[in-house]
Amino acid sequence: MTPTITAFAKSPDRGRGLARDMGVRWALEEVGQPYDVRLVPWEDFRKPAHLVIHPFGKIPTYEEGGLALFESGAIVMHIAERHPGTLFPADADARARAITWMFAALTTVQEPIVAREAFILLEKDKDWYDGRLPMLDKAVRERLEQLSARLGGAEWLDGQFSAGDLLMINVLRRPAGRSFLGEYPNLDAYVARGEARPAFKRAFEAQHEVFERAVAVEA
Ligand code: GTB
Repeated sequence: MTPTITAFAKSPDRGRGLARDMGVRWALEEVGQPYDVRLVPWEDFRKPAHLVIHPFGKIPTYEEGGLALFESGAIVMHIAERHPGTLFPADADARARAITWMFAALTTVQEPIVAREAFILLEKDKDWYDGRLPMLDKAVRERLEQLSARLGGAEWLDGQFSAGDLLMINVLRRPAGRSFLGEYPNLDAYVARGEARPAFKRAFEAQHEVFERAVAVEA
């Protein structure tokens, strides 16, 4: 059965592939699973029909027969499990390590990156902005430095490309991650390797096309 995911009808990221459907699309492309997309306009996010699938009124969601999932990390994990040997290695220990990297991406690494983004977005006009920003920069740098040290000269975090790399690269692509990558050449190259994957490119194009179409309809 072809799964259906949800995405912004008109993404506020203007098609830059920063919304959370990007990771889900990328995972589906990596495993070669065709999918449908239901576009959700802003006014529908909090409507009962959407809240039944996503209790927090967000995208993405994933529906497949009677199964309805939310949370991009859980969806990527489900896709990886359904296609063993692609985003999850066949070896059980290697699979456990891939899951560890998924959690590391979505918690330990993403947390300071999101905190910095939220601070810039919400507190730019506050008196304390200039004094506090360096602390948030330091927190991002500390995490990236640690990740950079672990990755070293390797291609991927743990042997073959996995769902852990997919989510980690997706987190590093966020503006507050990307803006520091120049300081960590191996992380910069790691993100570039991920973005060069044909599956990434197909996913990026698909979400970009949605935005372009939305703009064309409005024109
Ligand atoms: N933890 C959840 C997951 O990983 O699935 C987070 C889901 C989430 O935050 N979804 C956002 C959403 O639906 C879209 S991706 N927001 C609507 C709402 O809360 O009403 C977050 C996002 C939004 C915008 C940009 N951007 O403009 O660059 C980037 C990322």
